[in-house]
Amino acid sequence: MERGSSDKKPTNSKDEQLEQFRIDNYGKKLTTNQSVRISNDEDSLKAGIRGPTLMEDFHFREKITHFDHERIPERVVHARGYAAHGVFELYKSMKEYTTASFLQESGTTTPVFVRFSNVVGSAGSKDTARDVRGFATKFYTESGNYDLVGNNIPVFFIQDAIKFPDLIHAVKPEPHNEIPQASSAHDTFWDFVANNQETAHMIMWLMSDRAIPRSWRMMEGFGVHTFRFVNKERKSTFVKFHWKPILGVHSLVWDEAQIIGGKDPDFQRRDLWEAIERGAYPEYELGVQMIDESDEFMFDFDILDATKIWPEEIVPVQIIGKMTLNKNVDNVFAETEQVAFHPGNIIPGIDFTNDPLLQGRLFSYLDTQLIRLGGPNFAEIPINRPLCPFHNNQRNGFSRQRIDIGKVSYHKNSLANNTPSTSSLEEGGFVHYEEKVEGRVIQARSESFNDFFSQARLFWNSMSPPEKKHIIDAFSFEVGNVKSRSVRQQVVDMFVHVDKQMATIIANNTGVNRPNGAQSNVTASSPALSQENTSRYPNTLNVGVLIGNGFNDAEVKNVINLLEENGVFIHYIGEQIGTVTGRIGSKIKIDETFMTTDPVLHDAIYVVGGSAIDQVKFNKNIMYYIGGTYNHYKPIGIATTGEMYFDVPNKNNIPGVIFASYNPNFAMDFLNAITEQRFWNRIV
Ligand code: HDD
Repeated sequence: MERGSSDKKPTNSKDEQLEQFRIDNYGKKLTTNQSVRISNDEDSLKAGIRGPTLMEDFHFREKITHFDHERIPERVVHARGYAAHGVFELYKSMKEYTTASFLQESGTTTPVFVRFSNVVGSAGSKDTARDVRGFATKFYTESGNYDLVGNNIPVFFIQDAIKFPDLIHAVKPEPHNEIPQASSAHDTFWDFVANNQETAHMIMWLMSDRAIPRSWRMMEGFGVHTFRFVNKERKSTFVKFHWKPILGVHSLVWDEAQIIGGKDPDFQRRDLWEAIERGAYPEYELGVQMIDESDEFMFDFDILDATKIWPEEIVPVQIIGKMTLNKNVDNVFAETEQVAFHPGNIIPGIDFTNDPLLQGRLFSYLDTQLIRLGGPNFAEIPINRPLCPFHNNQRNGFSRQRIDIGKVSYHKNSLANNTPSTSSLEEGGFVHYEEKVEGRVIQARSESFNDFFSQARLFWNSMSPPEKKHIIDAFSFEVGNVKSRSVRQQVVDMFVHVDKQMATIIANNTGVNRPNGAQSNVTASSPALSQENTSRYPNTLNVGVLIGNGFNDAEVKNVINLLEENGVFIHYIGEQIGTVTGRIGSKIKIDETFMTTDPVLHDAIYVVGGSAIDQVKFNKNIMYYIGGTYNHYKPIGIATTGEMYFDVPNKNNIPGVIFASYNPNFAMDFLNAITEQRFWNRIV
């Protein structure tokens, strides 16, 4: 029996608000939108059984007309996305720095809605493209909606919003042939990069493993810009926001990401959906970096420049709360597609800075919602409604839902006692921060924005050897796909300023001259930038168990019990959907066959083996799974019954391949290998 969620208890105040809009069609009579019951939904009304359809068939016309208008424009960027509901809980009061209502008392909880996205691809593209991931959070606070519209990379391509259309035109499929989809590996993007060298730092991140996250649950989020906290005394502190995933930061391997794109284009949305459905709720801690206003000019970067980080070793991240995503949406269109984020949605206690990228964004988001959501009333769409009621003199427009009563819709007035009335600062009114500004009206960029390569090199210096190799491979792939030799040469000549050896290898791999320029002389590194130093847990990693009949019941049970106790997700993979039977009769339900899944879709495999109807094919499949898992550096556990599939000398010296025979600690050793996740020192 399939039912909507309206019979479930609301999880928080936003959920309660949404509840009044949820419709459960289960068990109801089919009607038109005018609520007229329908007697036939199979045949249109015709003049004669084989005759033409009649205009007067109002049900047909209404049904088809509605269908014809089902689509709305996809987002011009971040079109492919997926969202979930959750809650943010404050650990630590930030009263000293801000009056933001949700940051006052520790323990305060605030409902949130988070949409993850890919920037470049269309709504129907694949999840695992090499791309920046959007990480947009709407906090439904007591003093209005606050949107933190960030990415999983802490810097951006450009410094001024006026260049955003150029960047996006360059990275989207080329206009003459609409190729390639969801990929930056083409001429126009790299031409833009080489001719707009402020992109250098961001490109290093984009070529790194950060751009192919294993899961949205395992990536960081960043507000990117410098914002302000403003406290009760109207003192402002510069702040940058960070989301830190509890599970650590983990990535796919590029070859794996490409295969997943075909095997399961929905890989990351499925991962999020399933984790939430299984109760393994994704969690992220909120961190803030703060700089006192008086220290604005203390750094060798401009804090208003969105192509720069504040290295965590210089400005530490303070953890102040935790967000838990605990509910999937009921309807992707109504919630995920219609949600309207806007960096301009701020609340008292938070304010903007003069970052020219942020300033331009403040225009773009409201503007884009007008075309995407068909007019100015999108704040009335349930997912966008604030929790507190809103009152003002705005009226009319397409699809107005509310019915504002009374004849007064202007300010100031006497007929309604001058209401709705404004609020003073003390009453919670938003008062813009009174920053002192002076200068000439000028179209130019501050010289303090001119250092494009120091932090790009800082990033490079901070990478472990495998991470550096991945970056070189990514450049070689991306630039190797550029047809123009001149553009390839320009890119190599640009990235020599990051690292000469790196640029030389890329030059060799992409058939251009070795670069002559000099690399930046930065020697510092920032350990916080390397994924090598992240946390590792086995929770929610998924292990494919390759199994046939005749397995060793006790051995398998012991291993699976330990893995499950540690939060590992188990998928049994066999010859056919059904059950397999162990030597002493235990039954195991097969979830997937070798045909329906693939080694790229699992974090590790446990090779149990056994007998099958078509033994030759079964064995061949197991060898394919071992090969795929091995080549992507992932852990492999070999049961005593699986030894024949991995018959090599020096068994104990193969990184991440654990054998059960003569090993009483096999289950624990395998669990540790799963936790480790990748074995980069493997020879593949
Ligand atoms: Fe943007 C969407 C993040 C710069 C213009 N942006 C969008 C989304 C995210 C970001 C996460 C998707 C929100 C959702 O899930 O609905 N954008 C960023 C970040 C940026 C950034 C972190 C730099 C720090 N964006 C940026 C600039 C401009 C835009 C400079 C324009 C001048 N972004 C848009 C947009 C979008 C958008 C066109 C498309 C759909 C939407 O807004 O609602 O207005």
